[in-house]
Amino acid sequence: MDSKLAILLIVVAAVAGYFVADNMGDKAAKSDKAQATKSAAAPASSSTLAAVKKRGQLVCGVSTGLPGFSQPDTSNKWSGLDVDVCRAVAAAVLGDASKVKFTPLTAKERFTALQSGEIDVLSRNTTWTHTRDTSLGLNFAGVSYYDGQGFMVSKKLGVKSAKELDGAAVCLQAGTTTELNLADYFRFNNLKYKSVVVDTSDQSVEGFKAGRCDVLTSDQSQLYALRTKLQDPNSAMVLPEVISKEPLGPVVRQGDDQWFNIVKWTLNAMINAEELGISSKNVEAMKSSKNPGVQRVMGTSGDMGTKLGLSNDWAMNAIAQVGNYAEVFERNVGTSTPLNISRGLNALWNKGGILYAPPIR
Ligand SMILES: N[C@@H](CCC(=O)N[C@@H](CS)C(=O)NCC(=O)O)C(=O)O
Repeated sequence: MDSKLAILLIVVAAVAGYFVADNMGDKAAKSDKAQATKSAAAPASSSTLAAVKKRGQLVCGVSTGLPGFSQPDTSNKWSGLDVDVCRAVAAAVLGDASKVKFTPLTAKERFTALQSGEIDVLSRNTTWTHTRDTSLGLNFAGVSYYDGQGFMVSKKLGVKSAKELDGAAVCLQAGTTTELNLADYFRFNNLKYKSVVVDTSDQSVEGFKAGRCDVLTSDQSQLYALRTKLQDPNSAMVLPEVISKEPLGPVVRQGDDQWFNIVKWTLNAMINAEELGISSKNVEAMKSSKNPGVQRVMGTSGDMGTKLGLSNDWAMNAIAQVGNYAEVFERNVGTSTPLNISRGLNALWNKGGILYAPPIR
């Protein structure tokens, strides 16, 4: 190669290298900027655990009022299965189940409240679906109640099956899977309907009571809850059809895996506690259990809590202060409550249901 050509090649390579490097630097800078903007705007990338600890309180998004799931009493004390999931998280994280602020949210408001960082966890009879899990920047931490959509009618209507509902006026809530399933079901079965869309469950019940709709549709558990709000709950019946799968569970923001793990494993601990026979009633005695599985949940051996960024008595605190899954279910929605729901699908996997929590080990 002659020396002039060699010099030319070196110059060309250097100039090209400069541009490539500059371009890369530019890209990196841009992506840093994007990251910085993202972290400033999205609370998801900051530590929810640190924020909750600093605040000394968990902020939990719940419904506006649904007996058995999340309902305030006259002194604004909240109770219900969804409420207890949040209390258990507060006990696991802060050692105190009472350190929760409940934020009532309609179905339409709930995801924005979580995305914006207004709440730390959403525990509001929310169905885990593909679209919600993949396109809202949120993560479902498990299933706290296996549900399915049903229909409630006044007995006076004389209808025994959903297939007889052609032309009915149907009360339902905006921003729910209920709305979507109803459209699918009626279209698929060649039935017509008129939807009466409202924002809260109280408005649904009012619409049903006033005869603005012939049918009220929602997750079956909620029908049992809303039926208790009728003057004569026996005047209404739930039809046999269950038209969808509604796995309900707590939701967190994407981008904070530690917090995701904390909520996921607190729920798993409650379910495992039932399976292992640990309850709020026997937690003291269980501290000296020789069963290795019990010891790991109780924190008397192993370091399961530390792995979550918590103390090793995290699960024990949740169980002692709130209870295992069975206690929470029975207290809020079970057969001794006005909702009178039997365990069904929500029984443990080894007791005829599908409740199956991954092991704590
Ligand atoms: N599980 C369904 C339905 C959830 C839902 O919002 N159901 C109504 C029907 S009763 C409800 O709970 N309302 C409570 C409220 O108005 O705050 C979903 O996630 O979309």
